[in-house]
This record gives sequence, C-alpha cells and structure tokens, in this order.
Amino acid sequence: MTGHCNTNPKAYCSEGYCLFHKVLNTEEITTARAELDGLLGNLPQKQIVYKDGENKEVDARPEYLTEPHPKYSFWLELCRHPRVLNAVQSVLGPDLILIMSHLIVKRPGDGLPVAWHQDNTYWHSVQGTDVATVWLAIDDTDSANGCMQVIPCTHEGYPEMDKVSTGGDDLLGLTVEVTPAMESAAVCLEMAAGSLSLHDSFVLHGSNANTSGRRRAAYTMRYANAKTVAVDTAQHWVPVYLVRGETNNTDYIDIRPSRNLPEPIV
Ligand SMILES: O=C(O)CCC(=O)C(=O)O
Repeated sequence: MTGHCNTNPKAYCSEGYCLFHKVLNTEEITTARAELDGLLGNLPQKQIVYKDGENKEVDARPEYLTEPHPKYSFWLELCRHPRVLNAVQSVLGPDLILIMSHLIVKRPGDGLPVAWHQDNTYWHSVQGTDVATVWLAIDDTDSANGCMQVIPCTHEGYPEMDKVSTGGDDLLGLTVEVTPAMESAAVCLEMAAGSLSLHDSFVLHGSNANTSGRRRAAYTMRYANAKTVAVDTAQHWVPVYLVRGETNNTDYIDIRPSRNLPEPIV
C-alpha cells in the first residue's frame, strides 16, 4: 500500500482516479448526514440487491442504499451540485449525464468489505469508456473504517477482467484476480468529510471492512460523457439525467441547473 494520492485532475487519465479536497463545506455535510440518518432510520427489513452475479433478496444493510436520487430530491440535487459537477467536468469534459448513485454506509465494527472490482463490467446498458464515479465522503474516512482503495493505472487499455466468486461476506460477492504485486501498488483514499474522489469505471478498486468504532458513509454518484457514452434507457434500471452541457438523446431527463427537478419516483 502506498501513501501517495493523486490530487491532480490532469493525472486522472493516466492514474484512473483523482482526489478533490473539501468540495462540500461543513454545513452541506451536516445536512447530508441528517438526510442520511432519516433513510437509515427507515431501512426496510429486506432489500433486493445485485450479489453473486444476480438480483437477490437479502436482509437489509446500510451498504445497500442504491439509487436514492430518483426517489429523493435531496440526493438528486446533490448530484447536480455545481462544485461536484466542476470536479466531474475536469475529468470527463463539459457534457455530463448522471447514470446511477449509491449510498454505501459501513456501520461501526460491522461494515462489509468491497472486493477488488471494475465498475464498468457490471453495467451492460452503458456503452463507452468515459464513465467516472464520484465517491463523496459523508464521514471522515481512513483505512480503519474502510476507506476506498484504488490500484492506479489498472484501467489502462480498458481491460475487461473476468469475475470470480469471493465465496465470502462482502458487498458484491464477486471479485477479479489481483496479484500481490498489483495489490501492493494500491492507494488508500483517506479523506475528510466533504472531500471526494473520482475513479474511472475500469480502474480496480475496493475497500476493507470497517473495523473501527466509527461509521463510514459515502455517496457515490456516477457520471458519463454525454457525447461519447450511450446509455440504453430501455435496459437501464433508473432514468438518465442530463446535468450539464448538451446531448442529442431525448430520452435523458434534463435537470441542468435552473431546471425544475422532476417529481420523485416512489
Ligand atoms: O464504498 C466503497 O467501499 C466501494 C465503492 C465502490 O466500489 C464504487 O464506488 O464503485
């Protein structure tokens, strides 16, 4: 594990990730925590999740708060926050669509690990490589509470690695073969709440279990370049939103700043 963390958006292309410190301020993060606490207080008993390569019903866990943005205007508004979009634009360009989001909360001493994986190979409705995930820290995050880890440069050439079962208790149930040499190059994306990282959809990443007495909450917002990436909206499981710039695709919902947000989908 190396200590170096890339904070230069210009190196995103070569390294496959980049860290942006203090994008949201304390007040914004306090509001996000209150919204999150509301969701955590109302977790259903069971959730349908994609695990071990299929959709299945499992006991609810706060790691599985998938796609809150079509359902709650707070999370959709956050996905078009100008400072968040400025960070995304610095790596993906000016035409941006929002394609997914996921609140991943690891309870103190209990959070599931996320085995090494590539995102893109899970998203068959998304065609193209200019796809990035914002990982926004809602809590301070470090190696003890299961921060994100990235293996830099592993997206190079956009390889599609085969998935294998983890056979263990982790978020996805699947992983890819990672050699000890690759693993030793991993970086821990430790950051204060309000900071965010961006990672390429092919770069290898994951996280350890939360073994600390502190919660680790993050909001992942996934974006694509509207001009170079096509999303098959008939196959995709949530609406696709245009958040900045232009698109020719009339299936995408226009929520560029100053547009009203659509009614939440319940
Ligand atoms: O939050 C984590 O620990 C993993 C996140 C992740 O795999 C992702 O954002 O694609």
